[in-house]
Amino acid sequence: MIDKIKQKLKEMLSEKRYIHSINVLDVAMELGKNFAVDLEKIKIAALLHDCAKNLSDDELLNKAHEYGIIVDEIQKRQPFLLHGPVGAYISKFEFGIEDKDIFNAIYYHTTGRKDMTIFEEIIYLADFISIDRNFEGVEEIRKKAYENFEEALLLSCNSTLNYVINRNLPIHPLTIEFRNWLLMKGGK
Ligand code: DGI
Ligand code: FE
Ligand code: FE
Repeated sequence: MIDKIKQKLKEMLSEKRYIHSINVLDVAMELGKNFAVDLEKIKIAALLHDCAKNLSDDELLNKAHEYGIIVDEIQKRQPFLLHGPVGAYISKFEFGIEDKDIFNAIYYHTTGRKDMTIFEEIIYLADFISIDRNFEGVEEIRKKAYENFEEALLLSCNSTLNYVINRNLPIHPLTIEFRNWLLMKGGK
C-alpha cells in the first residue's frame, strides 16, 4: 500500500517535493507516537498532503471545478491555496483513499481550520517543522512540538501569518479562524 503510493506520488512531484513529503512522513510519525492516532493513516496523509503541489494555477482551478470545490475570491487570486483541497480529492479519486481523517488533513493542511482534529493538527505541524524547512524560528518550534504541541501549533500559525502579511498577501479566513480557535483553546 505505502510503496504503491510512493511510486505513484514520485511520478507526480518534483524530486524536491517528493523528498519533502517523505520528510513530513518521518516527523509526522514521531509526533503521532504521542497521541492516540492511527499511524498507518498518518503515513498516508503525510505522504499525500502535497500531491497536488506540482499542478499549475490553471490545473488547480480546473481540478477544483471538476471536483465541485467552491472556489472563493482569495483562492481565485491565490490558486496555490487550492493544492490542499484538490490534493484531498486526488487522494480520494486517484489514489483510492476513502478515509475522512486523511481527506480532511490534506484538505486543510495549508490554512488549518477551527475545530481541527488532532490528526489534522499533526499533519499541519509536521509539514511546518519537516527537516527541509529552514526559516527563522523553526528550530524553536521543532523543539516545542514535543514539549507543548498546542503552543507549537500557535507559533506555526503565527509564523505563517507573519509571512503572509510581510508579503502583502490576502489572509484566508480559515487561517484566521484557525488562529482564533487555537488562542481560545489555550484560554486566551
Ligand atoms: O505546500 P508546502 O510548501 O509544504 O506548505 P503549505 O501547504 O503550508 O503552504 C505554505 C504556503 O502557504 C506559504 O507560502 C504560506 C501560504 N499560506 C498559508 N496560509 C495562507 C497562505 N497564503 C495566503 N495568501 N493566505 C493564507 O491564509
Ligand atoms: Fe502544502
Ligand atoms: Fe508540505
